[in-house]
Amino acid sequence: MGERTIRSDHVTPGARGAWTAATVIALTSLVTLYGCARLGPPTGGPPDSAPPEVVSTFPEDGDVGVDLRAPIRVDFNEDMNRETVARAFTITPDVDLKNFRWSGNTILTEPREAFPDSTTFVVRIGESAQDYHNVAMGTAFVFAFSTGESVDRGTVTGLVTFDGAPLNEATVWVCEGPVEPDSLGVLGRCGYEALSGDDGTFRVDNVRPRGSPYDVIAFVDTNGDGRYATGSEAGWVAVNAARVAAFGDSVGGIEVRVVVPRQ
Ligand SMILES: [Ca+2]
Repeated sequence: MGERTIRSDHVTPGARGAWTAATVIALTSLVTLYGCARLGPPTGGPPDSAPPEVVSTFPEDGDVGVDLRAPIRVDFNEDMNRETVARAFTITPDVDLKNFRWSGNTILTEPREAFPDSTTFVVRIGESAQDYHNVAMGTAFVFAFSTGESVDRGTVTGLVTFDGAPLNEATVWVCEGPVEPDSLGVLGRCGYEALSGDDGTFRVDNVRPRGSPYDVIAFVDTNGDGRYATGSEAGWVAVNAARVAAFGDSVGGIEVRVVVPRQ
């Protein structure tokens, strides 16, 4: 990983007029906690710079009527760094998955209890999942299936900004509120997840309609633990920002303005 430290007195929007997550991390004075945790490539074997890919899943994206005890299977095109895949693997709504195990390039798991009926599940293998040579996917792989007759089709799109300019690599959650940090001021992952792109935009699909609007949370995961430390990581919670009231609703134009917490 290259040098990501940016002195705060040199902070300016990037070439595209956008903020980078690295810059915001510098502003939050937690630079030393970021990056550099990546392991070096294993010795031996040719260098590999091609990002790994998901080649198939079970259930498949869009499957309906999935068995309540169905296993989940994700096949990659190459040998993976298994720990990073497990860390990057999420399911929404959150259900307890057990027996994560591998068979070659395939990760398998199953629900500890039966999946609830008539529910859409979104499985996401995040950008940070790496192959055996520690090359990250770079782009998340997301698929959705339903234990009912249809897959939820709500969409939430928007923009993450910092100090008036787009912010990339912000973690975005679309959650059923109210969200409450724990006693240490930390919010655990909730709801649907996305990462803002280079232009600061984000998109979450397969959102379930509900009577109350969703909260939209964006933050820079400085320490990479997948949680939002509200006291030390830049972020914001936009309360009741996304109303997905009916099947297939598309909600756009949501701006989440990330701020650096007061130290
Ligand atoms: Ca964090």
